[in-house]
Amino acid sequence: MKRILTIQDVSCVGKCSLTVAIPVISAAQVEACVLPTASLSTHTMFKHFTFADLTDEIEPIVEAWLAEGISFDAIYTGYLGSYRQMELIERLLDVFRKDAEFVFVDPVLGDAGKLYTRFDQAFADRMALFCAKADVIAPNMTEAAAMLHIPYMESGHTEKYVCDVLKRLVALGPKVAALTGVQYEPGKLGVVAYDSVNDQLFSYFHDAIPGRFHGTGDLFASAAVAALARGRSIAESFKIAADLTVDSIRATVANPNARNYGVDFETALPSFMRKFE
Ligand code: PXL
Repeated sequence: MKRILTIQDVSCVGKCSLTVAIPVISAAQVEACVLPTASLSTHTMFKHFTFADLTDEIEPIVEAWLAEGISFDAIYTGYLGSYRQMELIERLLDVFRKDAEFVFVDPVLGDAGKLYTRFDQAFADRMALFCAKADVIAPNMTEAAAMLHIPYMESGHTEKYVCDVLKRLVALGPKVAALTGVQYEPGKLGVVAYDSVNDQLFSYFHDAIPGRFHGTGDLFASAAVAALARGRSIAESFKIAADLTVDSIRATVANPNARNYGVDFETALPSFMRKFE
């Protein structure tokens, strides 16, 4: 069984980061190992939340893993909480990437044209440097715009614009960049990925569902990482990830008791699991 190390926060309530990554990775029959970067009562879109930074745990955990001879087949980073944390994780990547097939960075910074609470442009600039450690990155339009210092465009993208953004993203260092939230025409939303090694573009579009849904970036990234770890191609992995995300949003919209956070990905897991039988 393949083994993924995922590095992101534990938000106790709110269906994002580790509470999404662990079940999704497990559902793809991949072992999920974790390095929690912080512990929060909820994610930061809630009005009241606690935030306990776990940066000081990183080095002792890494030392213990090295003493045990532990290695990982892939490493996936999500929400990171501080500059020092990024520096320590860069060192961790240098050590563990030797045995890993790929490093996947989801540069979690913001959504809908806004950076999340606690983040600013300087943090986005640091995240852009962090992306140099990745083989694959998967920003949304907000994160790509912040890292590249370009205006945020919600919709009305052209193929030329998306291609240009993707080329600038791979120029940060990764081999592959996948951009989510691409909208060429009203009513259709999708992901476009660029593999700079083979100079290939992949697109996958689906019907847009009105509304903003929290945690979908984490869901998309977790599913893509799991599919890549299971040996699926880049095109197939991002399609599987987009399908899980859209199915989860559909389930949330259909649920009359849906809460205003997270998506009901649990309902969509059975069809995701069937793709790995
Ligand atoms: O879903 C991204 C995310 C992850 N972790 C924390 C967050 C957010 C987005 O707000 O606050 C703690």
